[in-house]
Amino acid sequence: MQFISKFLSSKLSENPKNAKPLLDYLLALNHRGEKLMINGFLNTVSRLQSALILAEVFVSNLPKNMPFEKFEQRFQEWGLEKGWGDTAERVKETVNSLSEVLQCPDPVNIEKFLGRVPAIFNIVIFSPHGYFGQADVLGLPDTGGQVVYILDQVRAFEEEMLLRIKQQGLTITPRILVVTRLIPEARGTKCNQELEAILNTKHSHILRVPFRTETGVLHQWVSRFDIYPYLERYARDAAAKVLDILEGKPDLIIGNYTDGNLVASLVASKLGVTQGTIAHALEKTKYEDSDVKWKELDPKYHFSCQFTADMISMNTSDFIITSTYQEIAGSKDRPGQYESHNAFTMPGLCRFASGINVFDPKFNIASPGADQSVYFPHTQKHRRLTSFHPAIEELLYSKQDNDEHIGFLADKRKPIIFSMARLDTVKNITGLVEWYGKNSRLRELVNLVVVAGFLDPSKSKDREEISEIKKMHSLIDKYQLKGQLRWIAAQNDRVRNGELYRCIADTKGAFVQPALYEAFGLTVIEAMNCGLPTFATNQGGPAEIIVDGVSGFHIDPTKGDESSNKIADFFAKCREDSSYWNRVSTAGLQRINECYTWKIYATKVLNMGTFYGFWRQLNKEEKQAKQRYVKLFYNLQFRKLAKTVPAVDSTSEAVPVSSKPLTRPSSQITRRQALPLFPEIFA
Ligand code: UDP
Ligand code: LCN
Repeated sequence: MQFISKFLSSKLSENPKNAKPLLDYLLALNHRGEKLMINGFLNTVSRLQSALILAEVFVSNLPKNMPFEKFEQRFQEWGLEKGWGDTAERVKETVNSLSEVLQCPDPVNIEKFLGRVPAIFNIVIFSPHGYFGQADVLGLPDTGGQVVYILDQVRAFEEEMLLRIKQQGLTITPRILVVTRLIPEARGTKCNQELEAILNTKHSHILRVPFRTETGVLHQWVSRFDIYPYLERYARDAAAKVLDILEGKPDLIIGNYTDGNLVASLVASKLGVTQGTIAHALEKTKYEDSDVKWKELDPKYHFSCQFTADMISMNTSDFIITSTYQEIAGSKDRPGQYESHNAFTMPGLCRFASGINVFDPKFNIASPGADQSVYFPHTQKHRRLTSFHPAIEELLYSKQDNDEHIGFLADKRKPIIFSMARLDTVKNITGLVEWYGKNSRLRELVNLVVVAGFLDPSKSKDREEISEIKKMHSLIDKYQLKGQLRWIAAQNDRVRNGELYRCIADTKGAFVQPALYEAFGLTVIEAMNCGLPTFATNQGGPAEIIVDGVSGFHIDPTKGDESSNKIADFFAKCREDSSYWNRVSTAGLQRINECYTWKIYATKVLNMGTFYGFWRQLNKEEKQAKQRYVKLFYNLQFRKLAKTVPAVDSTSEAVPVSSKPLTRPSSQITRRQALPLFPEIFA
């Protein structure tokens, strides 16, 4: 965004006529046909400038807190509409920043002005895979941080949108729809419900749209790796639903992960809406040589589809939101996730010579936060959720194995090292268990508690999870870990999990995130928010979240002995110097409050929506040319690849569409007659 502000500022300085696209952008602003900021009377830059001068002088003489409605009529006489501010003071600031932009442009005023343009009222967020829900879903396959991120993001967006709408003197109701997949076989979750209001929001909903095949609605969960054949039809069905519910187009479409981003590309391109992309975790860097070995890996992961889809959405998207800098451009030792898409080859399939330019101004960092009403420091005694303590005590210390936990902690006085993640290979929970098993010094100093997956392989349908479950059992036997290790099945009550982190902090323990690669790592910031000293992988986002040796520690997942010794050294030092633990805990919290909060995130991303909404108008021709190429690529390459992914066995599971009506939509949502489906998307 800084690049764009500087670029615009230099263009406007070169020639005032270059302000015409900005004028056109402002002229087109409206909400459901009602003009905002300026109307057609101000159809030249000089007319606009004159109106701004008159308006600025006029509002300067008004009491600062006079409401806009009191002088709205006067503004309209000059061609100025609602949207400048709610009070005379705010109106003056906005008028002044546009005046400055037109008279003596500078990047600061451009940023300030664009940040105030009322352009985003309806947002659609696509996240099809996994079990997207608000309860009982975390830890299920393909269901982790992305769900947490999106739900927190929606709350932060809504709060910020309501604030901005009010401050701009408008009375518009913002709407946010998270569009995911409806899974009839919902395993006790609400994933079979079409519409669900999002908790702690007023105007945001989850909309679930099923996958359909020739034979009907697909019933069962589909792995995120096998999802490609369903996406085009899904995009069409979802777009029709969205238009129906919002009674028009959204102002911004944000995609998540490969599948959500591809669907977002299809829908945004069809509707002509600004598109934002969030990767969460590009798979390419998670598996060594995943591009060169695509043929070998395709039967399991379908990377040929995935990398092709990623290339499409990265290139169609107007802006890309990343959680860290290293996600874009990597570090000294490791290429960034996006950087690894710049040039690569899938032998026998295709070679990308300029896949994505990581210096493209579409890249921006907006790091997520953790919900601070759930993840707060263990020292805030008055906020502690003591009602959970008996259940947590049972979870951690009861002696008997049951369906929820295996292993026990014989010595309750020891600090606990704790980890929690989906039981994917990349999360390396089994790696941590092995490091612990092998390191007798660490075993003497601390107990180990891990929360991950199912305990019984027959309960899982996920290939990787099944093999990790079996490995966990064999490690527990091999290293005789019972008495020092507790393995707890996935825990999906995040409020209780917040208290669990704090209870671990009460033992003066630590959080360990040992992933072979972690794109960002929400558990890392959750633990740090609770004041838990954190050891996290140096492969990926955590390396940037934590300043090694200050706000936590980096560990190298490929060097188990070194990592387990680093953890042991910390606890040995804590035994000698009791203030050391507190120092690391406090520094972790400080780091969070400076860099990782949802408020900072929402401000940045909503600004991106406006900035890039304007930027795409400015670069219309370049964008259209690229779009044409990408469409070609989609039609000739992606569609062909998607056909190679075997459909899940739908013969017994698919239900003919007409025979199984979906659950009724919530009455809070106003609806109108369904629009006709698009005949074709991207074709
Ligand atoms: N989580 C949970 N219970 C579990 C496993 C994970 O509540 O059994 C939550 C965890 O607290 C975090 C998210 O799921 O909010 C995982 O996010 P992260 O970014 O660490 O990893 P991801 O699963 O997205 O790869
Ligand atoms: C997916 C991941 O794998 C994590 O690294 C991220 O923290 C999460 O999404 C949220 O972006």
